[in-house]
Amino acid sequence: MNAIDHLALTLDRAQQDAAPIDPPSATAPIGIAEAYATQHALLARRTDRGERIVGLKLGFTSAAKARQMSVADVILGALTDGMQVVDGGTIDSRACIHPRIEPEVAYLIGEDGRIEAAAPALEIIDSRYRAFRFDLGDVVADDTSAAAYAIGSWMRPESDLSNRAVRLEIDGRLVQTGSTAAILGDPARALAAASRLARTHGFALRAGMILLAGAATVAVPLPRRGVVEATVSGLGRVSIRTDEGGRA
Ligand code: OOG
Ligand code: MG
Repeated sequence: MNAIDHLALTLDRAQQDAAPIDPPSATAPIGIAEAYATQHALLARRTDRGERIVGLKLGFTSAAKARQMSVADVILGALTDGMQVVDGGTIDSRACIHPRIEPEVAYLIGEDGRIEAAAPALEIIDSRYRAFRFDLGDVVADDTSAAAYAIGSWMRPESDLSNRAVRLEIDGRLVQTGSTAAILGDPARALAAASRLARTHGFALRAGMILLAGAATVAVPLPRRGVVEATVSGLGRVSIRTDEGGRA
């Protein structure tokens, strides 16, 4: 087995066993091309098990997130149907290593390749690397820490979403506030950024796919049990419940 397939296998097992691993950067850092090749190999393992790629996600589109994780470049990951949690649904926190949650804006890609609808979203990230520490190559290989996500109700944005208030609440307590302006200055820029990265790194962004534009605030630890809600002014709200039992 070559080094790329071996890392993909190790990351896949780390996710399935909810057991963290050391990042490649600890011993032999990988370049960006190798990192995306690993991510594709990792995704192939998931699709071989019957999962479908239903969307793409951007990472580090906000300066606050990039600072939080000490990285500079915007990165692309993939979302599968297996990662989707319905709005208001429950996720089993025991299936995660050290999950964090962040409020996002989601877009639905239309037949013409343009944005058809927007929705508030929550993303759960769960780095497969020990202590949530990684460099850019590590995190790209690890499907940009993607673990789960929930999307609120889609709506056709009537006006631009460039400066909408974003709130993140845990059990009714406000834990983060921000603005959609934190996402590339305007989350609508996410489509062009994702298209560019998709072309460069071998992803397809097709009609009907979801695009997560990136977090509007830093990520916060996901409570093992509780309710997390994100609100984006003008788009509405979306929530996830966590429990130490099964998904519902
Ligand atoms: C990588 C994923 C970043 C975002 O929205 O910026 C991301 C990570 O922070 O572990 O999803
Ligand atoms: Mg994110």
